[in-house]
Amino acid sequence: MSATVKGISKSDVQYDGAALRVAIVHARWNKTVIDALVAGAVAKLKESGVKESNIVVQSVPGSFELPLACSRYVRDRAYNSTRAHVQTSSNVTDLLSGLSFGAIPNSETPATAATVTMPNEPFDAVIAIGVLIKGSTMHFEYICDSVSHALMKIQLDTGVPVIFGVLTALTDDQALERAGLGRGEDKGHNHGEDWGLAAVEMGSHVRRWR
Ligand code: DLZ
Repeated sequence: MSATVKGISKSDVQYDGAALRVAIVHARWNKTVIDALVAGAVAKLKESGVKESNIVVQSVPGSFELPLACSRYVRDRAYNSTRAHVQTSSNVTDLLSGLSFGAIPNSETPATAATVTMPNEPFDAVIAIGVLIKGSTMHFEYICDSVSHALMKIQLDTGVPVIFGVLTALTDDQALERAGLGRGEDKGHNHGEDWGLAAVEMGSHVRRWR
């Protein structure tokens, strides 16, 4: 079997997230995959030293709503939001059971967390998480295109890193495998973990560049 050449390599630098504040904005479409990705991102944020109280998780209906919500997080520092309650276990299921999924109540994800007013401090990075799975119409193409461009624009306009955590999958299996939930023997890799690490790395760079 040949060695794989794809994927991110480990950074030579160990970034310390202790001083960073990170928002995760996620869509609720394709929730099984979303939950695993959010849990993967949170696990790596915590492993990198980001304090639980400095991680905010906000849900929006679908991926199309991600750019507007992300732009609020990077532009309006006093935006009211919901704080994540994150457990210390690295087990994905445990992590999910401890998380709150935003201030918008919905039938799938009960709003268990209290809504709190965030301190008037900026976020060092925002992770936008969505799962788009191609259907039989052009919906997929339009949303993928507009969301990716809008998220890039937000980070370039504001200077706040917006981590692109949007899976654009052609099949259910592709999405599951990229969340570590593959149905075959190989479960795949949870890309949410990479996004957590990317947020800490880019948040640290931007602090240094100021
Ligand atoms: C409408 C729609 C469709 C068909 N598919 C997805 C999807 O695979 N992933 C996703 O995150 N959202 C999807 N949406 C919802 C749109 O993103 C958006 O929420 C609605 O069009 C309302 O603006």
